[in-house]
Amino acid sequence: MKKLSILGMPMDLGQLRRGVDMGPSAIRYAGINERLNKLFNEIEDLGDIEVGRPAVKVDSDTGLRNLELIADKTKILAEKVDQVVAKDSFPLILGGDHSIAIGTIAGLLQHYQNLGVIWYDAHGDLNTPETSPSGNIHGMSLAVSLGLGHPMLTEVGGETAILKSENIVIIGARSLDEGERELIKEKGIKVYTMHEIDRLGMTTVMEETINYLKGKTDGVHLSLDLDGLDPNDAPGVGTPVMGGISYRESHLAMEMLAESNIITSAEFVEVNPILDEKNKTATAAVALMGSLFGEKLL
Ligand code: B3U
Ligand code: MN
Ligand code: MN
Repeated sequence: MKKLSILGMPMDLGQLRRGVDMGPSAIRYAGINERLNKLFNEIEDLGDIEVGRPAVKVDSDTGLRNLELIADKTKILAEKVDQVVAKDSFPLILGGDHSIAIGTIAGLLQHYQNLGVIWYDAHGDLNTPETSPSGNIHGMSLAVSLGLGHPMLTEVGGETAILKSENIVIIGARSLDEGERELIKEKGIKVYTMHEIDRLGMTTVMEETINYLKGKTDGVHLSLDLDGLDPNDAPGVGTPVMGGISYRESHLAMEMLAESNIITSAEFVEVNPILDEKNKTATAAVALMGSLFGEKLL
């Protein structure tokens, strides 16, 4: 297999709970290099993007928390991701809260005209400043990638960097706000809530997801929020929601993605070691990366 570029984005500005900025360290500590060593010809760790410790600022017009900072930092991430793809390496981004996806996806859209996105998450992250109950930008990142939301965020990748709603699949949703439900219906976004996962089983959900994205996309990004998993399996997240995807179902999902060969980039977000139990969530993230990149049990 080809080259892997690891990039840490220790940003916690998209939500209220401190600690998720330590996600990249926790994931590295859980043994990412050792785990992925055999699966790639070459691994480079590009280190972490400098986020610093800026003071929290709420935009007085919109109520958005840390708007300018997030716009600035995600722009830097977008440039780095762009560079990694340009040199034909696989970008693996370690979060950070889910607002980092604004930068990751903006960078990817510089290369892929028909980027597909699998959004593995308890939430839709489809709020806009008008619908957000919290003002937290991590609950808006998928909407931003669709070109909806504050212009400072939607312009991170330039005007043409817009994701197509028909190229998105959300998996694991179980906490959607009213405005997000309306947007999903309006745009016809494909969503497998926990209901469909229970009813169809993960095998069918993944078969359908892969078939849905395969023909029409020129690359597929996996944006995996650890809160998509059940809090028993991934307790170290800022907004846990009961009744999530199990650890085993998640491995199966990753293994099927590996077999399908459609994934061209990935990010693992919302790992918060302060809220975790013995680094269980980062350890789960690394194990899932193993399956995603083709590790075999036998
Ligand atoms: N939908 C809520 C809560 C939330 C979104 N993403 C996470 N939590 N992790 C919001 O604030 O937008
Ligand atoms: Mn999320
Ligand atoms: Mn979430």
